[in-house]
Amino acid sequence: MERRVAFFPPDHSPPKKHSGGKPRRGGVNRVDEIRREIAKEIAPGASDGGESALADASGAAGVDRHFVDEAIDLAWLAAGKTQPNPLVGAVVVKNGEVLGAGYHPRYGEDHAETVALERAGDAARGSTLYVTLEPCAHHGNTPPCVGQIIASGVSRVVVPTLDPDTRVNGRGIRTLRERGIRADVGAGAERALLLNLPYFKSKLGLGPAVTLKMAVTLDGKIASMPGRRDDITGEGSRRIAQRLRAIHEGVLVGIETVITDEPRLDCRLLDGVKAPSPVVIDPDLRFPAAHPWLADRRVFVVTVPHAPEDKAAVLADSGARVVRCDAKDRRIDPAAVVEALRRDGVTSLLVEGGARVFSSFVTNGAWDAMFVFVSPVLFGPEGVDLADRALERAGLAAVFAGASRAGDDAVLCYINRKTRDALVSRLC
Ligand code: AOF
Ligand code: ZN
Repeated sequence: MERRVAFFPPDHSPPKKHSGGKPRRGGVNRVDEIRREIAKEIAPGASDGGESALADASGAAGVDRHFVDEAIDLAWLAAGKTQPNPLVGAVVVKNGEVLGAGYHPRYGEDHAETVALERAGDAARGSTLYVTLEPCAHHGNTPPCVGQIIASGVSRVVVPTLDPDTRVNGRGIRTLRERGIRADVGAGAERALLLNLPYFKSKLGLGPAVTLKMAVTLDGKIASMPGRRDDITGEGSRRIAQRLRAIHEGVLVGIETVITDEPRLDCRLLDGVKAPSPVVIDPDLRFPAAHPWLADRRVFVVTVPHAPEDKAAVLADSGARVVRCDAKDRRIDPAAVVEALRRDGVTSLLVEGGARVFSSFVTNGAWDAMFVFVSPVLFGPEGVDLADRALERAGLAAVFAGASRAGDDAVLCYINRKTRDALVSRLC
């Protein structure tokens, strides 16, 4: 049987009923229907659920991991719509059957557990509830989820991590256990940490979240020749990349990429999601003062301490925020960039390349998460390498956090070991 690949993030849009307003309540209570719905939303090309959900998961830990993955897939569907709240998905399972599933669709609306439990209805009694985050124990925009879980008769709850929100932070799990509900923490933690990295880091006061994203060929090239723009990955990968943009406040590229690729760096494949602020690394201030981004987005142009005053003034007059950062041999220190952005209120950053920018963040260890989109294409020796020539044997200290497919592309997900350890010690 084909292995059910856990998509990360899912490369499909939610069906219309999820794309705004309240999620549909109840109604979808029949097991087959729910399974078909989930398969349609998140797993094109993979098996359509059924027995495969259990057949490929070896042992209880494998089963937990499988359903946590499903909940994470669902949570990603709301990328860009829940800030400052986290992305949360939930799945109700009994005897290997999914009885209800859902996600927190938008800030201020129902929490994931509410949607999933309402869909499961009375069948939730005696089931296991998989949620991507510790259920809340406080009255906020909605009543506490733990109350609803207790009332539903769920007998076990599985979460990858605790919620660092001080109103919750362990209280959700404690309350469930006090009421005789088994609550297990830790399954699928790495992947769940990547789902809400900006949320976790900011709630824990650990500084801005930095995610590296790159698209490469099978031979590790990012372009077929210098100065050339190539579409490397497919539409599914682009949708995932836009979900990554949606959860970050800033999106960083080098000036070379701006000039040769003319990227839009927006979220146009997603409905009703704000594009992040472009951040351009530009030692010579070549960024065009008439660039269309300046019309409606906050744009940061990051340059060296001695970049020409007159050019900086022209850019500032056009609305760009010119930021000067420490540099060695005209290579700007990535940690200084992140710190400068933090001072300007940008607390999460997606780094999209090119080679020079990627190499500098990697060699300085200035990253938390990494998403590598690999396309089955070869560019050969004329191609431009992912790493620029200045990079010498960098150990990445990367921990595998998941892999998925998007059409014919593979998406590899890693978390920085330091980040993983700092978060796991506080949240698992
Ligand atoms: C959950 N399930 O789906 C979400 C949770 O503003 P509120 O009332 O929506 O509460 C926001 C807080 O609730 C947020 O900071 C986090 O602690 C938790 N989010 N919890 O059990 C959910 N979105
Ligand atoms: Zn809640």
